[in-house]
Amino acid sequence: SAPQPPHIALFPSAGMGHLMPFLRLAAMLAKQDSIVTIITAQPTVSIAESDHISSFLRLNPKINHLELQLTPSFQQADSPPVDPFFLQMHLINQSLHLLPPLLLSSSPPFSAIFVDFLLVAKVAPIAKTLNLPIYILSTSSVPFLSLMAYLPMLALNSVEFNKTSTEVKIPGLPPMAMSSLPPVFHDSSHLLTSIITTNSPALSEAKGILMNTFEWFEASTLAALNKDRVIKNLPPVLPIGPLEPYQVPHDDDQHQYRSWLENQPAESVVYISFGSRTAMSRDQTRELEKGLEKTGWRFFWVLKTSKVDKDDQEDAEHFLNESFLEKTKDKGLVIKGWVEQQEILRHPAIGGFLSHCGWNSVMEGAIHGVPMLAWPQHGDQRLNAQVMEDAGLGLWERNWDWGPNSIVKGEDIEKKIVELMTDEKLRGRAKKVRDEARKAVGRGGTSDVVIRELVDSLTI
Ligand code: BUP
Repeated sequence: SAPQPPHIALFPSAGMGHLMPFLRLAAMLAKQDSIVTIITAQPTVSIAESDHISSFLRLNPKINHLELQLTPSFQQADSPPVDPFFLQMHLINQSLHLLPPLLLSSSPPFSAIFVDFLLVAKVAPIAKTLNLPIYILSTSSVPFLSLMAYLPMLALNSVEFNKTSTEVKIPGLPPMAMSSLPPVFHDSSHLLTSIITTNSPALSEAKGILMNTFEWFEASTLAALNKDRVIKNLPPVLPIGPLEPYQVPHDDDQHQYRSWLENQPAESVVYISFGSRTAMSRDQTRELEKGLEKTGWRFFWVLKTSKVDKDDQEDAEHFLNESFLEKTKDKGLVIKGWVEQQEILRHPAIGGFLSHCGWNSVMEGAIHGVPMLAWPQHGDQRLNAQVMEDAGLGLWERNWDWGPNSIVKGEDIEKKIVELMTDEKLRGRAKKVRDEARKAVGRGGTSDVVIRELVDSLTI
């Protein structure tokens, strides 16, 4: 009989940085005629997540949706308070006994399940019982994936080790500066650290690890993992990115920034965003204002004043300095709330991207060839910044930190922005990155071939 398209379940963990690549991959697989079901945990932490899930389903009516209802079991009375996104990652894992009935209820039956790294330990045995191949979709860079995979083997909580070492060595990979590791990795009882170390040993249960990256961008580390097999039992690491954005609804009322962008000269605007989960302190914000005021370059600044968007009540006019807003009103735009970042980065007016280096942002900078200035904050961002810099896509000032005790001065920000916007060699290198990224996802490109072969292998 004629081959049947595979039915693939996709299951992300918490936060936009995790949801986005899953939705993108879902849309891509559906376009290639796979049957796709997206599984999401309810309720979500942020409004951005619930909004994106519903608009995505509206725009992709062929994609199915299953909801995993979370059973709240964790008391938020803890001190210190737990990061709501880490808590959600934990809660999803606590609720996975609800997954088998969900998977079994679906028709036609599933052919495979693609899950977040942070879910693999508990989903792998379920998938095994149901005879479903399991794949991981990694939402980060190759070095960070390697670090997570190797974390249980590193004695990061040993006082001795920390006293004597400034680097971490994972066999076959370039050494990682200790300062680039998330500080919480030194605390094995930290919620995020324990979620990761619980999941690392289960990586070997997966048939493959899909990465939102492309061969050219991370060639040497991909080769180290795949050819030299430096981390034992790691399944094939498969670059399939940069994952393309899915079509988004155009609601012109909400996006008044479009007409602003239209009126800016080519490559004259610095786009500034620190991702969906990071709010900058007031003191640091003042310095950024000073820097922007001085540079003379135009800017588009996405401002966040709290970690979860539901709490983000304060408007820009209140948070920012009145005189800053007055002096920059003809050359700058400050937006509070969600913007379509992909669409902005694609716009010819954008000439640079000051970014926290969340991995999705790095891939978006790459596919649009926008030179980046890295200002990483936490999590995987310092390791991502290194990859970004090594690939020639941008600049990274390593001593820029955001700790409560360290503030980057306005004049330093000004200098770096000028460098970002005027370095013609960098602009040329960023275009080269863009060309390579497009080649990878274009027909017959490295990422395109990997994804097609994967779908073929799952076709019944
Ligand atoms: Br904020 C924001 N619009 O206003 P990252 C983000 N995004 O489209 P993060 C918007 O969300 P983690 C906005 O393009 C990217 O695809 C952005 O993911 C999009 O960083 C995604 O860049 C954000 O990986 O997540 O959100 O800090 O911490 O998990 O990396």
